Amino acid sequence: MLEDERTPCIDLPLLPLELQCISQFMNRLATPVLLDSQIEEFNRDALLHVPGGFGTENMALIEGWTTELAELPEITGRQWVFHEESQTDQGTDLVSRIEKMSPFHSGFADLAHALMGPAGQLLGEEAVLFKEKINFKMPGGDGFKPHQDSQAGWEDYAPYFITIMVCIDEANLENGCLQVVPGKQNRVLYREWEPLTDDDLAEMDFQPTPTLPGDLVLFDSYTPHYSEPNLSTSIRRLYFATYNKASAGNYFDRYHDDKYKNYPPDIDRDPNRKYVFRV
Ligand SMILES: O=C(O)CCC(=O)C(=O)O
Ligand SMILES: [Fe+2]
Repeated sequence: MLEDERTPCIDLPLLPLELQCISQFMNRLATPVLLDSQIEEFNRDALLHVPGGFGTENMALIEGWTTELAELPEITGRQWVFHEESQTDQGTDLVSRIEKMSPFHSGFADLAHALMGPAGQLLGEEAVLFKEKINFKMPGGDGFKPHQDSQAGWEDYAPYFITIMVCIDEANLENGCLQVVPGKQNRVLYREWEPLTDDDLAEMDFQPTPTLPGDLVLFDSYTPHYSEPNLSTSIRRLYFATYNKASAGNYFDRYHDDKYKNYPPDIDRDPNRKYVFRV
């Protein structure tokens, strides 16, 4: 997202006008810069782990914004909140995911803006934000079946995307860290809207990618990945921002308008309709 396209965050109406202006254009986060060797590694593996990509001061801000975001009321037309039922405690409702937050929260607008830098380094030109989310995976939260992100219909918008994950809480095998297949051998898009099958998976070697707060994991829209449910007692919040080349167009609004029709946030759901998470 370009600086001048940012819209005020949800808390801005509470600030005096002059502070709103400062806050809207203040970058509170350092932009991570990738080394040439890291760009080469990504070009080889379609995967790059950057330990400590954000330092402790930046992570204190990001963690604070995440807590603040989860405490905001669920209101139609604001950030999108999705819930799930606990896998371990039947009937217990958990927040599973919050999406589309940068238009309503200046901290997340800063974060999406800061990560445009490394995304652009890997895309070879200016990056534009396609989508963003935090997967909360609370204790009892479900995992994600193996998939490529482009299987979720992303190629209706642009041909290629890079996602940058920011680790908010330590993620490990117990709480369901990301598991990823590095390498360029899977450069085809498998079937859209269907998870990968056992036959597809037979040729894939998933590697657990445990991360610490501040670590970044960069991968592309073909990189197969999955994660296990969180059967531990520790929360596992991971932030993901996805970018495409600016020359391919800005699809943030169109993507969300389209998704809203089939998979709106829980607060906007028709109780008589069944909504299925497909990939
Ligand atoms: O949070 C995770 O473990 C993976 C999530 C994921 O792959 C996705 O949301 O597309
Ligand atoms: Fe994914």
